[in-house]
Amino acid sequence: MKAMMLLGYAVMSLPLFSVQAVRAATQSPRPVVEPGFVRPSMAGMDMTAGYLTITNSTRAVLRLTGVSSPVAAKIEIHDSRLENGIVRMREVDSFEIPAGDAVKFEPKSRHLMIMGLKKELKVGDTIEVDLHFDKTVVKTELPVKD
Ligand SMILES: [Cu+2]
Repeated sequence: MKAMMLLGYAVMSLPLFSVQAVRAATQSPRPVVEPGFVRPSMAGMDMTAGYLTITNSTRAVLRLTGVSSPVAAKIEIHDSRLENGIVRMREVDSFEIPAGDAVKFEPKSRHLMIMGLKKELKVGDTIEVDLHFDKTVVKTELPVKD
């Protein structure tokens, strides 16, 4: 009888813990940026692509309004689509991430188009990238990988 009551208590208290965990996660005031990588620059080319993951653990829609880096003249947010067998890229002005959602920038999909590189990027280098959101800027570092 005593064992049954203890078991009942343990089961009852579990939901409380998980509610608290969810609350802590949704109250995180800043977007979380998980670094991916950038491709090395090709010989004679001053552009490359970058990849990362942005998690919106806030309770509001998060808007990525721009991306910049000290090593590039310009970074655009690009979407890639397969149209009639050809991969086409198009620029996206700003990018909305719903509350609680995550967005992945990855090869053959959404990417950062890094243009006007001020130096050659080689495997092993790291570049600083600043992500500009509506109310905050998140700095991240992306390693250069093949
Ligand atoms: Cu592109």
